[in-house]
Amino acid sequence: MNKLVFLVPTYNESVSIVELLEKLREFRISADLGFDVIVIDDNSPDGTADKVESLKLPWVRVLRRPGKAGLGAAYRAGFAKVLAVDTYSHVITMDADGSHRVEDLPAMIEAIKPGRSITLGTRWITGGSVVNWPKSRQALSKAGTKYAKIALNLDLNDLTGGFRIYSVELLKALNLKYMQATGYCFQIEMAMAADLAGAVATEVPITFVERVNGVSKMSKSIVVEALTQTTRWGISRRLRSNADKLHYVK
Ligand SMILES: Nc1nc2c(ncn2[C@@H]2O[C@H](COP(=O)(O)OP(=O)(O)OP(=O)(O)O)[C@@H](O)[C@H]2O)c(=O)[nH]1
Ligand SMILES: [Mg+2]
Repeated sequence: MNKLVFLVPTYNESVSIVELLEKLREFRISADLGFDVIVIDDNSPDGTADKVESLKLPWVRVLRRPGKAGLGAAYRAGFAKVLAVDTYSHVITMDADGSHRVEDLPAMIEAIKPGRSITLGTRWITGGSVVNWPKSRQALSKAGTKYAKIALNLDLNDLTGGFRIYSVELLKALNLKYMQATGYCFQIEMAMAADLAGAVATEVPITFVERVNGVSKMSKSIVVEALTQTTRWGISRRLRSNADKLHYVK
């Protein structure tokens, strides 16, 4: 296994990110993994970026962006940073808010497959679960995945979650600059692009824990974007499947 890098997008996560980095520090030692972390911060008014830098962890960097531009844009900027160097073999994406548990990382890392691969932390399979998440959010997440699964013909069970591992080989094969999603449907778009690139997808059950600190950035416009985009992608996948592949895969 070569070197891993974590991408953690943040917007006003000054409390949660410190807790996450502390857990990652312990994991880094116990698992003896010399990974790096890039926190992608959109100029959070609560000073998240300064807070992270004040910890002075040599394996953690902050990618400072000028303002809130959505999860998709943050990840794209993070991927570009990773691909600009020849250091890493895999990228782990993780929310900063404590919803994605460091405890689930060993199984996720263990499950990585060679070549073009995507490993998906999955709530909605046997062994997966959610803790303290309102029923309404659970229903939205399940319905979102179900819709995307049918619309895009993807045999995966958690298409909106952000706890994933991408091989750099896969990322290099994708036209990341052509990705369209701003909000959380970026996760759906990436799963679809990985499929078009012929990546091996592995689902690993995870426990998703509702955040304790900070506030959710989920909004109605994010849901509307996901619904609209998924419908568009579904239609174009059926009508112009080859053009779609040429769009997403180099
Ligand atoms: N850089 C950046 N990070 C973001 C943006 N929107 C959300 N994030 C981060 O992305 C991660 C997921 O966002 P959350 O607000 O927790 O959303 P969620 O986990 O889908 O939904 P909840 O269950 O409501 O928390 C968190 O680490 C956020 O801080 C953004 O516009 N820019
Ligand atoms: Mg969250």
